[in-house]
Amino acid sequence: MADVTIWTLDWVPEGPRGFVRDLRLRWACEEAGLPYRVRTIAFDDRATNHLDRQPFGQVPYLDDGEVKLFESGAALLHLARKSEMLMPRDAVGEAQTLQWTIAALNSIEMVSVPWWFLNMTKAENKDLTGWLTQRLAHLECIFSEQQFLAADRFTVADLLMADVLRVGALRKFGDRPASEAYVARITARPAFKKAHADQLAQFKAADARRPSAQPSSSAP
Ligand SMILES: N[C@@H](CCC(=O)N[C@@H](CS)C(=O)NCC(=O)O)C(=O)O
Repeated sequence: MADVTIWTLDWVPEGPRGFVRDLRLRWACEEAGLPYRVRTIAFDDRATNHLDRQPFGQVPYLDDGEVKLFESGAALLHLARKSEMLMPRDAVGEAQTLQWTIAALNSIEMVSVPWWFLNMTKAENKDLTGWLTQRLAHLECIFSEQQFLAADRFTVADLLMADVLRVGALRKFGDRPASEAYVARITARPAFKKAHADQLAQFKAADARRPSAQPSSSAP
């Protein structure tokens, strides 16, 4: 009996067939020779029928005993822990694998998916506001119920999420008191304050070494 269960939708239109991200997890299990089974939830009610398992109403998500994960990247890294086929066991090989996994998601997919969305909806003149507003609404539900994202304690997940939300101009997308309180709480940590102050001091000191002050702005 397979321990790993991959959850996906019971049906999708023609367009996304072959691209639904459960494929990433099926593929990893196949590569690693890990037994798995696939179970489904209803496409028609997907926005609400599994929010307890995937807080953004999406797929895939995975069960492996007591481990329950959403985000295909997190699920892949979990599967990679089970098989050297997917991730080398030496420190350098493992670090490089982590690095390129995050790069695929956060440097390439971060740009390619919004590009795809804007391209697909060009005729409807859509922008990303609705999408971001919806994501922030899902997060607001989570922060209304919990102080931290994982394990009932501060983790690197809070560090990253708070920093992403801090840069993302939360306020421009409506009133989100729980999310704002979360960001304020996480960034009130002395370690954040020190890191922030040190960065400001470093760049301030560098001002003096530059031939002339050249204010510029660029994406983080
Ligand atoms: N970052 C998520 C993205 C998940 C995602 O975009 N899932 C799509 C299928 S590939 C989905 O559930 N779409 C249905 C919807 O958003 O309503 C992951 O990698 O797991």
